[in-house]
Amino acid sequence: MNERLNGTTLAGLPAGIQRPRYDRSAVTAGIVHLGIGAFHRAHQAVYTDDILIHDPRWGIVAASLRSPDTYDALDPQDGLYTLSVRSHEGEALRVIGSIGRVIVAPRATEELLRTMADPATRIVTLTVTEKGYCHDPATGALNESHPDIVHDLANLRSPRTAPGFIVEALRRRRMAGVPPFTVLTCDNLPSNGRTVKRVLTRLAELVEPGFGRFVADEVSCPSTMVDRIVPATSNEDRERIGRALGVADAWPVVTEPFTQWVIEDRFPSGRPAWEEAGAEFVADVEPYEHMKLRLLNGSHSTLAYLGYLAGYETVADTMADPAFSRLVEGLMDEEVTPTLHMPPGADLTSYKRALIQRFKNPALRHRTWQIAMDGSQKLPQRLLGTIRDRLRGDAPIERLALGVAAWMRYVTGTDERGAPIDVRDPLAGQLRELADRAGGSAEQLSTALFALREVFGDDLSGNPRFTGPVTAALQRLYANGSARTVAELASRRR
Ligand code: CS2
Repeated sequence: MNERLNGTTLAGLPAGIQRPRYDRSAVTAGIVHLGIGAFHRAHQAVYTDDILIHDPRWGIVAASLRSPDTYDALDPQDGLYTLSVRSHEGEALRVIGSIGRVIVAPRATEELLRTMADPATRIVTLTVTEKGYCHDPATGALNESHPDIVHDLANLRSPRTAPGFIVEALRRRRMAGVPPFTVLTCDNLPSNGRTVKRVLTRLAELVEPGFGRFVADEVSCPSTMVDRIVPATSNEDRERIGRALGVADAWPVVTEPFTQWVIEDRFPSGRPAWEEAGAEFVADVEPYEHMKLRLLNGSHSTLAYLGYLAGYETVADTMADPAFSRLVEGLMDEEVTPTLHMPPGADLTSYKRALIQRFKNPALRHRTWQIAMDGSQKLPQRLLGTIRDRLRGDAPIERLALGVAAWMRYVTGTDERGAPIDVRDPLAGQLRELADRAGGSAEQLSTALFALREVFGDDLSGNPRFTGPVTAALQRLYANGSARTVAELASRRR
């Protein structure tokens, strides 16, 4: 199969495959997206695809800040790609057309900055993962000694980081008298709008104090809660989808039926009517965000570390083990739920029931290894915030502590059978060194890791009500392995 999916072959796709119902040539760019990964293409780009039929001003120019891979796949396809929605009911295919142009930032820096500074660009969305904000995960403040931030401050006209690109584009707009765009972060950070605003303001202030005040006063950064499970695309996905299309798609994305997007409605420069595509606009995202980060992502990370250690390749495989699914139910019901202030009208019981089913979706091969990545950046908002709330209320944290301990065991870089683990984390080198020095002692390892204040903050490491249960859980993981530790905890009466 040599022919590719593109603007020409689109018309000949088999019936039953949805395709853009609007004239792509009439679409103009209104959004610049930074971080064109699978998640963006299965989430925001789909909501936008839905509304372009009514309002063609919101086409997306999407940039990758590092690798040219997505550009290489999508540029020959005129930005088109297939969205595959999979569940036990089968697979539905739809071609998405909302991304009009892809830019590889390192080799087209000026083109990206010019597009961001263009008055037609009214929103800059981001999915750059937790580490892309170059912040300190424990405090949310800009990490001013981050090498890429140091680089960007010295070379603001050719930045490397997402905050650097945004600040330089805002500077150019300000110079030209063009109002700022709205910055819409779609990453799983706590109070993500406030976090990105803090980072941008500080960076701008380091450029020039008056500019910092301008960013603080004039740039709107609504918080969002984003949710859709989007595993990395496999070659098997590519082949299956290519067969169904009758033409090759170099980079389709595969996801689940569920999708949710809750957004604070603060867009002084205008916005698409994403609510027509199912997004919810609210005044305050925080209750939704806590519900999602703590229940979904907290469980995900716990399952990823424990499941990987137990030898399970995917979340669905892990959940098929009854002890692991009982552990996650216990974690959600007993330890997370009491910390939540529910969004108005939310039905927590059915939300949690649906989560369990989503985790069990056998059609998604979501690797535990993928979710295990970047734990040092994820733990604070996924598990540690919940733990802080529990400790304040003097409540037990057994399952949460096991999740943290499983991360510690995982980052040693050696699995339970002695095989190496490919640990991906901005702190990987440091974590490995600390683990090597601890030499297999749970107590030494946990003590060394608790000292990472960018993860645990100043409060948790010195609190025996936190360090005690985590160290005890780590001891059990070393002594009995993950599967037995989980089975023992799960069999206890709730
Ligand atoms: C996952 C998330 O990779 C991970 O860390 O927990 O990407 C998760 O699938 C999404 O947040 C679901 O909305």
